[in-house]
Amino acid sequence: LALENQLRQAIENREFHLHYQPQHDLQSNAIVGVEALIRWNRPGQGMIAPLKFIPVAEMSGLIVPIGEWVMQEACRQAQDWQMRGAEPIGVAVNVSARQFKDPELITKIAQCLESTGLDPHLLELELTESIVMEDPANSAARLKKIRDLGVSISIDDFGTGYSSLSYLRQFPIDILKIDRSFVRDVNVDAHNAAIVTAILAMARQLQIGVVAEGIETAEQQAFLAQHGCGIGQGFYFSKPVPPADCEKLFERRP
Ligand code: G
Ligand code: G
Ligand code: MN
Ligand code: NA
Repeated sequence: LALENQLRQAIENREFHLHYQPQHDLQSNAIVGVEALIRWNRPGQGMIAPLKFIPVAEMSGLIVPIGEWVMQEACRQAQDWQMRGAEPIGVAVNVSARQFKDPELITKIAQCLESTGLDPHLLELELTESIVMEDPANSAARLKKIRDLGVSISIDDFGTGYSSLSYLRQFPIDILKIDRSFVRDVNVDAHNAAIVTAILAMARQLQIGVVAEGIETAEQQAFLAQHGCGIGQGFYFSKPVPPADCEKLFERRP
């Protein structure tokens, strides 16, 4: 409860900010997008990890206003980068279970795009398999409305859920984000290599894009590029960084 009250204050006091982790085209190495990741710097206490406060925000429902702020700020930032001359950069935002169930979600996304002026095609919402599979009938309708706005949908931590793959046909999914547990040993573990190449082959057939998460080494990068993975993200390229540092990474683009 203490943390919950601190979270309420943090919203009012604007203690949250966003870091951005670049996503690279694995063929050209160009940055084509970023993932927005929330950070909470609590005065006097330093950084509090998302893994600690996101679950509390989720249980208390505070994730709804926090998530709204995240989406608004990420869209504002992406539009600002573009206005100041960067190549168009997509921005991916994590959406929690509670947010996805919010009946106002579609309206809020539309308002966010309207108020920031961001091209809807530059916004991507990351959902996990468990979130979309909780209520498949409602998810299908909701995802279609999001897609109708021009916004992309990605499946985060792909391959770690318990769901069947049939949802890939039922739902309008644009991107699978291969979980970093499969990427970690992709060069040394034949099983992980088989899983990753199978995901890539399936996605290609279904015409779904793929982002490999958690790339930490040149060997992983090379394996994924050779096997036709479109986009990669991970410490090998950059950890999540504040917006000013992210801009410097854009300038180094080829
Ligand atoms: O960088 P990292 O420690 O930030 O993130 C830890 C976890 O917190 C990840 O699972 C990530 O998806 C989650 N997370 C980070 N930012 C957000 C956010 O804005 N909203 C939600 N719902 N989850 C987030
Ligand atoms: O669950 P989600 O994929 O949204 O969470 C992103 C999380 O992964 C963040 O905590 C981010 O800091 C972390 N992350 C990003 N790149 C790497 C990486 O290369 N290795 C590891 N171990 N974690 C990473
Ligand atoms: Mn994510
Ligand atoms: Na993930």
